[in-house]
Amino acid sequence: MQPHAVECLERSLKTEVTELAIVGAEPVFRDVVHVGRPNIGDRQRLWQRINDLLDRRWLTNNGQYVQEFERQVAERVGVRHCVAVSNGTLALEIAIRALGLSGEVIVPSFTFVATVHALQWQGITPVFCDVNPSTHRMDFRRVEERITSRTTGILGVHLWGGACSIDELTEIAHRRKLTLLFDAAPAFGSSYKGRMIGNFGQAEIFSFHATKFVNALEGGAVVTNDDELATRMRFIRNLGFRDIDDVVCVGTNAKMNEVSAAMGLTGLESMDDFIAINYRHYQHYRRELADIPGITLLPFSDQEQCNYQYIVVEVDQSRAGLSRNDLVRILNAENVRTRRYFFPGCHRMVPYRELYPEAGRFLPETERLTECVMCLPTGSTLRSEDIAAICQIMRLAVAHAADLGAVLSKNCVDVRLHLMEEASVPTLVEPHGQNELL
Ligand code: T4K
Repeated sequence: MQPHAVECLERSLKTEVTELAIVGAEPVFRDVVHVGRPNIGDRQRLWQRINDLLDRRWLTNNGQYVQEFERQVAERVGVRHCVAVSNGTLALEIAIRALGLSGEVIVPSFTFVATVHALQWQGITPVFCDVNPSTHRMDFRRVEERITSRTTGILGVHLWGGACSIDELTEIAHRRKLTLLFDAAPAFGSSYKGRMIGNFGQAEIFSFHATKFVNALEGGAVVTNDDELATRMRFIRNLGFRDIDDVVCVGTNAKMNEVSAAMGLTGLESMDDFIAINYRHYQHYRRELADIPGITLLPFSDQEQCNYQYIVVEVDQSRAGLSRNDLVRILNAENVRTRRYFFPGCHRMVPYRELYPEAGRFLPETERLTECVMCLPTGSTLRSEDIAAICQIMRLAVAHAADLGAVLSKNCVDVRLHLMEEASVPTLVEPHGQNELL
């Protein structure tokens, strides 16, 4: 496994509120700790593959590593076809195009913006559907009220790597004669009712972006059990070429290159180790966060396989005494870069806000979640002592929320002074790592 990319300071567990970086103390991490730090796998195997493809001078256009990557992904998922492409967004676009979606498609707003862009990019109107507050995934009970005569499909998202309501969405799609596509970008390696995600709807897509637990630097794939659809997608991926000089449809260039496939194959070899690490981290966070009021870790089902690649936390300000944004700032000052996925919600992002200004009316749960959800670091570069240090910062911040909350909005030097008076600490230092964005 690769060396750790972050280093905790000696004095890793802070115990006093005056030790928090937000009030001017040294950050607990010397180096920045990121959400989405890439897993690398066996570097030697990667270099071997890269040298091999360089020696063979076959760099892209359905090379041998791409074909092997497709074979292995299809085998792991248990599907007939995997069409590897250059990223998850293009996987969505190609699937949407090949499935002939048009008009309106029902989609959650609480997702990475790529899901929605992929529809709009094809001239399709995304019709936003609210999410279930306990899973954060599309609320199937809200889907039918969003269907109109222009609706051609449903695009479900397996957010955080866990399945959305597949059975219910399948039933609705079947009854209303709609196409069902799943954005499984974060859900490679996860299952639903014992069957691997990738087997549902007309097709599903994965992302193998650098930040995904198995990555191809940039990469994506559409998986399906539909032979004709797979053939169509292969043409579209390669500019519509069926053969040399034979273009049979309008296409794009979405081919995965050989270095990406080499990286993807290397990641697949370590996939089980990555999941085991993620699972250990998830359990560690679960234990550490359990006693912090107002902080709730989103649980994953024990009954399913899961890649555990996101540590998702909800902050209940009324109990924690601090908002999600306060905690993001406090952790940021400690060099922990949490992420506010998926703030502010696609419907409030400029293009969609302008195109569909009324969308928020239907999305109360989405709007609530965008204000209280944050993702914490995990993955193979993180050590268990790092998790302990991160959680201790959160514990300390919540325990002293009254002090911090009252002064977070003020100048941080005032905060430090105020706290020092209380604790009789003699020095004054400038605050570290303020996040200007919040
Ligand atoms: N559908 C869904 C539901 C998705 O979640 C995604 C992607 C897609 C579709 C589209 O798939 P792709 O077209 O991306 O294959 C990141 C990822 O870029 C994106 O793949 C992912 N979802 C999304 C949830 O997260 P950003 O804008 O947050 O990325 P960025 O660059 O800010 O990186 C996140 C963190 O990772 C940073 O703190 C830095 C760290 N990082 C990042 C990279 C690239 C590293 O440490 N090393 C790196 O090489 O979107």
